[in-house]
Amino acid sequence: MEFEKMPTVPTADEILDRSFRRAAKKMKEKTNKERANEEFVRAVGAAVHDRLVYIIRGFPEFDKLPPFYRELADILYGIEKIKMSLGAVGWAAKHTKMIGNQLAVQSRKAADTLIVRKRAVARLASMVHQIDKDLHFLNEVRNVLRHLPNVEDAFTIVIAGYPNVGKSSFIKRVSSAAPEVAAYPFTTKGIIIGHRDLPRERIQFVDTPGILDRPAEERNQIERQALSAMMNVADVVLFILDPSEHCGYPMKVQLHLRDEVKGMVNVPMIVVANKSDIMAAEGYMTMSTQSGDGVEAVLAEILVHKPEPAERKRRVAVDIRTPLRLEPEDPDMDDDADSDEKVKKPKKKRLHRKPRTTRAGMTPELI
Ligand SMILES: Nc1nc2c(ncn2[C@@H]2O[C@H](COP(=O)(O)OP(=O)(O)OP(=O)(O)O)[C@@H](O)[C@H]2O)c(=O)[nH]1
Ligand SMILES: [Mg+2]
Repeated sequence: MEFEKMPTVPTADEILDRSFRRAAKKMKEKTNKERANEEFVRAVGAAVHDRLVYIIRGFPEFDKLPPFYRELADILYGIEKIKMSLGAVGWAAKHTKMIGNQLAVQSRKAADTLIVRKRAVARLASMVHQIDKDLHFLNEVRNVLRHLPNVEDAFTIVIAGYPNVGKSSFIKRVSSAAPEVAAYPFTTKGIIIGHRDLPRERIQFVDTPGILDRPAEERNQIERQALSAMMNVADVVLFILDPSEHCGYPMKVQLHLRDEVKGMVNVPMIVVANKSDIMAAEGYMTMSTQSGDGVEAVLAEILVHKPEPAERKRRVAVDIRTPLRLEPEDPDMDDDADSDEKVKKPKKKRLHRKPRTTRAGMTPELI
């Protein structure tokens, strides 16, 4: 999944530190001191700009994400909030480049170029520090997005039910997933994916956090992820009940939730009563994920709904490979280039571009 490649979002100080170093190197190339200061001012503005644009490019275009991932990002952080922070970074990118260019022109005419250089440093630092909170927030988002599970284009069973009923115990038995199993509710806090190899194909199981039977607006972030998985990626929903009520919730509310979920999804739903080693409920398919009794029968029931591999339509909606805008080009690539070879690389690129208006990592529409 491309999310994994999202680069770290640096802090304001890291951006400034690296940009100053890059500009100082450019400055050293000039023998004339006055021209060296001018070069520094221009280079530092461009370096900060490039880094900020690189951050924006590292994020997916949320409107083009498959619905499941878009919803998860929205549930976890709020897409509008993420977009606002990216907007703030874009705003800073635009202004840092302008500041660099304007002050470089001033420097050319100034009696004391060092004063202009110091002014440029102060203004750029202030501008980047203004978006420091946004940078921290975006890095937090990045750290979570890059660990989102990869939903493959395969027959998908989403396991749902109240907390503590044995959802993770089931997926642990039937697939490669190794989720935490514990005797308290909301052990599973996010979406976990496990696979199972059949003779001709691989199917996937999605373990979800428990959901409580309550109005949609009262559901927390953890429960909403489960609902999103059921609505967006399930080919079959396996709804697990715990008639022993050892989970801590009465059957009445569990059944109410089952009815609600049934009304929400438009894929087959299989209902199974777990913990048959403690209590077997009449009228339901039963299993014990502890002893393993009945688990194979549940699996067979699930597979009844699986089309033959050739009949499966490709699930374009969950193809996560399309959303990222561009392969980001790390402006740090030429950062600490001490060898001649490293220094030459960006020069080669510039042969294809207009000087000054386009530099490594910049997109004209973002400037
Ligand atoms: N006796 C018995 N206990 C079970 C069985 N299946 C699960 N448990 C126990 O029930 C508790 C909850 O199991 P989990 O698999 O973590 O349940 P879950 O539905 O994933 O829970 P959340 O992630 O919190 O929603 C654990 O203590 C399990 O050992 C079963 O078939 N029989
Ligand atoms: Mg669980």
